[in-house]
Amino acid sequence: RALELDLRRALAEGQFELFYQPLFDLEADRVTGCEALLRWFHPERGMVSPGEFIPLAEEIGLIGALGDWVLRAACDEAARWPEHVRLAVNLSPAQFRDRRLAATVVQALAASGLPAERLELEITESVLLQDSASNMAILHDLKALGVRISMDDFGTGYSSLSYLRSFPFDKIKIDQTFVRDILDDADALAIIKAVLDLGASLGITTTAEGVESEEQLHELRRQGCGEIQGYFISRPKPAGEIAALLGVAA
Ligand code: G
Ligand code: G
Ligand code: MN
Ligand code: NA
Repeated sequence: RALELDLRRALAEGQFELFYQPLFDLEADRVTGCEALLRWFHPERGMVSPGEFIPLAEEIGLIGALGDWVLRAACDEAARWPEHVRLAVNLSPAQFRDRRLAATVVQALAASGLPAERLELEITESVLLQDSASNMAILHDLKALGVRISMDDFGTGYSSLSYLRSFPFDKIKIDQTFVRDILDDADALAIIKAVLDLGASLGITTTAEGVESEEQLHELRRQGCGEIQGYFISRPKPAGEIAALLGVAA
């Protein structure tokens, strides 16, 4: 449990940093958003992956404080970006246990001056799976603020389709496992096509995650995909490098 003790101290010690990964609009042919991705620089272990410490933060009741910090820090940073660039922030199901989530978002927006329309909150279907009535109410509160709600990792869960009916999402993010196989697995391609059709029918944006090659990009463009994200465009990078990429004066 050494990691747990370290995690309890990490926020006060300033060991967290947000990296940002561009979202590239294929029609506009430019970056129109960036997703904040949390990094923990542990003094001895080096970088610890969020896949490791976020579940731990949830377990030990730290996700509330950590999630608040992420929202505030990310909104402050994004307020410096050009107006056409949105900010995407991941929310974990545990953050929905706090009824004040919408109030926290309001505060982060107000303190930073970032307009609500420029904030996208990414959730996975587990948010709708657990305590769905109360979580659904919070989601509607968030949406009423004017922020956009994206369904992350689409296609990996149990009933992603039914959740699309139960809440008016603004964006679907196709999980990277489908994109990875798009060139050599006819089924992966068929599923991506179907999800792009679905997004178009619902009138919402569909983003392909995990695009790593030009060939994948070309296939996605051919299929009419609107937005991509992945190492081919850019790896997640520190705030300063992203600001430079967006042409923000230092
Ligand atoms: O960036 P990376 O691939 O290492 O992220 C691993 C996982 O951690 C992803 O599922 C991502 O959504 C999640 N994650 C990254 N940053 C945050 C964050 O700030 N909050 C939450 N809740 N999850 C995050
Ligand atoms: O769960 P979520 O989609 O929020 O997590 C995004 C994760 O995917 C992050 O950990 C990020 O570092 C990772 N990622 C982003 N682009 C790529 C990519 O092109 N390839 C791979 N393998 N991972 C990626
Ligand atoms: Mn995400
Ligand atoms: Na995802």
